[in-house]
Amino acid sequence: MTWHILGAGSLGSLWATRLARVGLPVTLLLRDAERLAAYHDAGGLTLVENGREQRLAISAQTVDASDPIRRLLLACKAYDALAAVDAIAHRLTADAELILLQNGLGSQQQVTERLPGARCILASSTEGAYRDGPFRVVFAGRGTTWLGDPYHPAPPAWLAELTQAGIPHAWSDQIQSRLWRKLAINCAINPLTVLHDCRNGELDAHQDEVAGLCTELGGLLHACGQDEAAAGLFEEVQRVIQATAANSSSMRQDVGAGRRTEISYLLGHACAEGLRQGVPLPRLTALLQSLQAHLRARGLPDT
Ligand code: NAD
Ligand code: KPL
Repeated sequence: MTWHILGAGSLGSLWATRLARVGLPVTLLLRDAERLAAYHDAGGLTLVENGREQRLAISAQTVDASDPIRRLLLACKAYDALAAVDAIAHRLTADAELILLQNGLGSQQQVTERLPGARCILASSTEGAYRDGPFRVVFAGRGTTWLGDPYHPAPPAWLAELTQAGIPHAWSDQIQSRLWRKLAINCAINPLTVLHDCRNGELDAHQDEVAGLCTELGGLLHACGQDEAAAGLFEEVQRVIQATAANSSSMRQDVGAGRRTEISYLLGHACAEGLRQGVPLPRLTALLQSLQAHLRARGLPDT
């Protein structure tokens, strides 16, 4: 069965090239005819791994092509997910399966509500990739992709294809908990690195702020029934800060490059959930407001 991959960006290309190079059928779904022409001009997708380059002439089409889609990897940013799914909804078969690679929370719910008949598998990835040119992806960080389906605990048979392609993965029966945990870690680290304009390790100088945020995030997680995701959160955040001390957080990289952030699906989602649950979150709310003002001042969207 063909892997349709929507979003030939960093993670989408990383998946597409690894699946295609072991001979599995892959089709890229590109936004429009102009991007499709640019892709053909590039001669395919190039994967840069351990300094070696491999170009793969993976088949591609525009999202509005007409052949049916039974398996879709949705590899766009969280803020693009709903519109992207809208663009291909008419092509999905009745038994279609989607893998949602988006970071944070909120976009998955938008997609599952838009496609009530489809199986939506949620993913949380610790792999790292970036683009160093059009239709080129650099494999920058080894990791794992956790996959799970909160409604149907049985793993899909195609996980074997991920193994065949060398894509590290694990099936999780607690995928919501993993997504919440990652969201909480991102909320405690990423906005502060933007506002203090610092690398992750420099947050050592702002331990009290980090601790205060973790206390509120822990309370929110408990209120959302995510006790496991709340356990030892501050210690885990400190561990991540040490382990990634030299790194710039993904949000700081986005702001530095003038790219839209996924704020609404990270800190924005946490604050919105606090309101829904009746949990006061004064520190997180103040942080969200400061971050939004910071983004506006740089001409970037604040959602
Ligand atoms: P990206 O911006 O590199 O790629 C997204 C691609 O989707 C872009 O090429 C964009 O043009 C395309 N796209 C958006 N809407 C589309 C549409 N309607 N039709 C066709 N194409 C469309 O993003 P990314 O870095 O690959 O991130 C994807 C998700 O994975 C994000 O939620 C991100 O937070 C998460 N993530 C990324 C990494 C990483 O290292 N890059 C790691 C972990 C998680
Ligand atoms: O996931 C991260 C990111 O940069 O998005 C880190 C910094 C590891 C934790 O927030």
